[in-house]
Amino acid sequence: MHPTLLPTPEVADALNEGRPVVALESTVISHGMPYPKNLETARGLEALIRAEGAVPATIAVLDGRIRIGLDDTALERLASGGKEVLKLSRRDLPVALATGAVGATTVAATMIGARLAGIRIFATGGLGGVHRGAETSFDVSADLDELARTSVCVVCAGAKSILDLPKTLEVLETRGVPVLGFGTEEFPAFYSRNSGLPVSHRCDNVTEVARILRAKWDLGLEGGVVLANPIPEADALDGAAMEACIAEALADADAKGIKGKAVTPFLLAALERITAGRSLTANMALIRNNAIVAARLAAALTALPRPMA
Ligand code: PSU
Ligand code: MN
Repeated sequence: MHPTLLPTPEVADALNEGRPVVALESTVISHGMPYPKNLETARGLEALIRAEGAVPATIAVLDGRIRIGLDDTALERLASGGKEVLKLSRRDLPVALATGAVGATTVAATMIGARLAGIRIFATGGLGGVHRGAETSFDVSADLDELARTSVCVVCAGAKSILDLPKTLEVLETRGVPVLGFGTEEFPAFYSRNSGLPVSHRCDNVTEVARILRAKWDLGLEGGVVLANPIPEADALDGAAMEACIAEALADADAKGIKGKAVTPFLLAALERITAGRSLTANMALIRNNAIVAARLAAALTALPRPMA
């Protein structure tokens, strides 16, 4: 393994033995949810993945290494670190490693760590994407370019509904990223199940998804795959009501002049305030749902008759 990576013994053993491993990101812990709900969620996700017979590997940067799997002390450090914890995307990784900063990895940076470690399946809440008003701000998440180049499957509940979903799907199509709907023809809208926008293909079981991953990567088509898994019916929020809350959060960000990588964490915190915590509850539920599907998918991938090239 690359010397900059530091896997926990549990993750190293699982990878060596070809057992299923699921990567988890840390930005959603440090910048996407408040303490201590974030810590509770992070621990809960790891437990769910273990219960499915897979090994969780939460990824973050600590003391100059990309950690692949975190022990409880490290998890606590990230969850309670507040502003001391940097938000790291591809751009920020080298600086954090060289300076020894504490950093949480976004979808993009987590994909990089996972791929270097040999982990193919990654569960999170929502992808970054094309922001509303990107035609003037040029704010397009580095997650999309990472999906174009790094061969990891990201299980998510779609892209966050604070984004411009049609434009996000257009970019994914241009960059050659398959967007698979898990049990749905529609791209889910994160807090709600429907966006009215089609996915590129519907899959009804994890074995089919595993075969698609294998077909893509065996062919040498490097790059990610999005497995869009809708929020469970019982946890979904009303799409139209959320739209009004999102408009309010966006207006607040605009009035305060929030720019760059601060935009997404600001909007998530604003939404939590505006919805009196309901967006946070939904976010936690959908991530748990994604962790379970990701664990089953990781198992299906390792169970394919021939190991991946
Ligand atoms: N979705 C969430 N909460 C989050 C994020 C996504 O529900 O905290 C994070 C992810 O880490 C994602 C990042 O990669 O936001 C995107 O940030 P940006 O838009 O700055 O690229
Ligand atoms: Mn951005």
